[in-house]
Amino acid sequence: MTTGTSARGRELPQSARAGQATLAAALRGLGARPKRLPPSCFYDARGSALFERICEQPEYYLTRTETAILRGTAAELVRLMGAHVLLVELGSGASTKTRLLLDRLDEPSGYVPVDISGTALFEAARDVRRCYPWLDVMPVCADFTSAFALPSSVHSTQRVAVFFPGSTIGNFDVLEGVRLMRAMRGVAGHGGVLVIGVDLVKDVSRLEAAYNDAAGVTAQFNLNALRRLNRELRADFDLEGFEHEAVWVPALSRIEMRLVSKCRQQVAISGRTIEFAAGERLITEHCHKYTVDSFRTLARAAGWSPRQVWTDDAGDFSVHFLVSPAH
Ligand code: AVJ
Repeated sequence: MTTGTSARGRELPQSARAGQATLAAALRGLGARPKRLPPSCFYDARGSALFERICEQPEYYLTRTETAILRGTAAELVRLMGAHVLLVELGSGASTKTRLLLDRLDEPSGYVPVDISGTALFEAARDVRRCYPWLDVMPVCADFTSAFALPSSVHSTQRVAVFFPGSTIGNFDVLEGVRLMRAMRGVAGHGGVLVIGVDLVKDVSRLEAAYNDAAGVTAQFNLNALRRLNRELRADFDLEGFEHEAVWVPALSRIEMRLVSKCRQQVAISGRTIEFAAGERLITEHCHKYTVDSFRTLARAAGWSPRQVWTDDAGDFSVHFLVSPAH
């Protein structure tokens, strides 16, 4: 575990750095074949707000289902976590689900929300501070896929519970997922725990509907990545020239979100020219779906011991409680 600072004065430089890394990855991805953007590209202030709206769409069962599972198991979860834990949340966004834990945790030693969107992160931290004035809230604006520093006020002896809800793990392919889950053991430390939400394989029509909501919010969210590049990398993407697509790919057990170029076109970005063929895909996100067993296999490969798992009655979503061995 490295140490750094999350003092208020560091908030702006932190979020500027997280944004720079995303934009650099976007430029690299546009030069790759197939072209792709890092999912972190979605989460500027507007994208984070659009994501909160996705969570309310009737087709997007993930948030509702996970929240119901957490509500039903919160008492048992906090008992398993024990007293005085430091709660570290990765991709914390609006910190909504976290409150189910904060309402019941036994004298937590602090809460460290980690998010790439400075606006969403610092607003959420302010709201959490207001509702839980006794809680030490230490936001860190960072891309959790690269090494990030825990606040310097965190002691290496503190017991850590990592909270990684939302099936964000699905954004990573299996090998990246194992690598990230190993890195989380580094954050959790010996004897640390991980509470992670994982979306489950189900009927294709429901999976595809969740990423193609009738109100078109997911399409707006997807296209927002281009809008952001236009603003932040002085690109000239024509948002009318690309179409949202989200397709289930059974062989890889994932939804692929793409922006499909409607015609042959050129886009200028940071002094370069990128060519798109008609029908060419720009991959913006992969959302892998697991079974309880296939996820446990991944967790074990990263050195975690699966202890408990909860699902909703329909088996749509799972919440796992994993332990990192003490030695
Ligand atoms: C935040 C990665 C869990 O994969 O369902 C929602 C993001 N993308 N709709 C997901 C998302 C399109 C979401 N995760």
